[in-house]
Amino acid sequence: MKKFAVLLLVAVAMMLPVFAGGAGEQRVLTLSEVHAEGYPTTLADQRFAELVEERTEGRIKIQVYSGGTLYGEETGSIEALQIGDLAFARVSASPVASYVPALNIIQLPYLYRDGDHMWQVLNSEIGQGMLEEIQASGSGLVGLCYYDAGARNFYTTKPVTCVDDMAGLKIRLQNNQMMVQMVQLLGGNGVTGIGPNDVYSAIQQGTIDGAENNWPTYESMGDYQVAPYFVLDGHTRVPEILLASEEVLASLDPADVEIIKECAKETQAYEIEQWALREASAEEKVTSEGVVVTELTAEQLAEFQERMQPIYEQYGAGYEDLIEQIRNVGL
Ligand code: BDP
Repeated sequence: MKKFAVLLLVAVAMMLPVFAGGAGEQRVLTLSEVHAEGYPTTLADQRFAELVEERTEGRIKIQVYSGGTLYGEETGSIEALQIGDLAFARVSASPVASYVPALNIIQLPYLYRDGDHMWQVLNSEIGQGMLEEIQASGSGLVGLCYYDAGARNFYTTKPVTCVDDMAGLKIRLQNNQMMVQMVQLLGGNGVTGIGPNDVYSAIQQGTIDGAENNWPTYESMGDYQVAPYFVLDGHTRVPEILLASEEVLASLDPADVEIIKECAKETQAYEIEQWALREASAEEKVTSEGVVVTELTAEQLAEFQERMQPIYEQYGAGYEDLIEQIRNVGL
């Protein structure tokens, strides 16, 4: 009887590591995303999660919270990453620049000729250097990769057909002071602090006269139903960034951190592919539902661009050579 009890104890002890996790222990990490299911960035986040789980053989599981259910405002998710309360967030580079000012350089108004130009820059040493700068700056954030977000344009409740029509308009912006100045220079008033999922109701309630974004967000958030005038000024191309918390990464096995970095990079091409599809379908959908699209003449567009000179002087100070280099990429 005694012998049996000892054997039983040994058997239970051997099984303990299995119950307690032991060698098969899994870390569950969270990723915050403001976009809905099916949006290109959400699809890329999910692909990232799948790859990481597969390649770490289940040691790391990433749960994607879409639709802004965790943090409706990206600044909230960025700050949570900094203190290690959140592991990952897919955000726009725009609010990140409040913590890593150099990032403003790759999103200066009217910087790129087109999307190809932007991608050549982001995939070059310039873009990769900026991604590294996120961590090197001591922000507590780690930049994993860029995603596409096309070009941003203004959309309003009243038509904007030339720069003078921007006068006095209250335009919702991401949390970025450079963008606030951009709208001021165009004669409008920039409003920050409204999450992308709340723009629709802010327009509906008259708190703002419009906002600015790309086709997919304009369509996906339903903003086109309340602000049906879309002017193709393409003022910025702001890439998306998949961010990690430096503190959370430091708590993982370094080999797993390498896997995470490699998986993130691999999802970039997939997101760009999904982006192109969604950009085309979103434009088609909103225009078929009555959105009035204004195309500017070259002269009218030049007026928008010329107003940006003070931004280049203020935010570009000390980066003149880099800006010149960016402009020359692909020429
Ligand atoms: C969208 C970005 C999203 C931003 C949003 C915004 O994909 O990350 O939160 O713009 O304007 O284009 O806040």
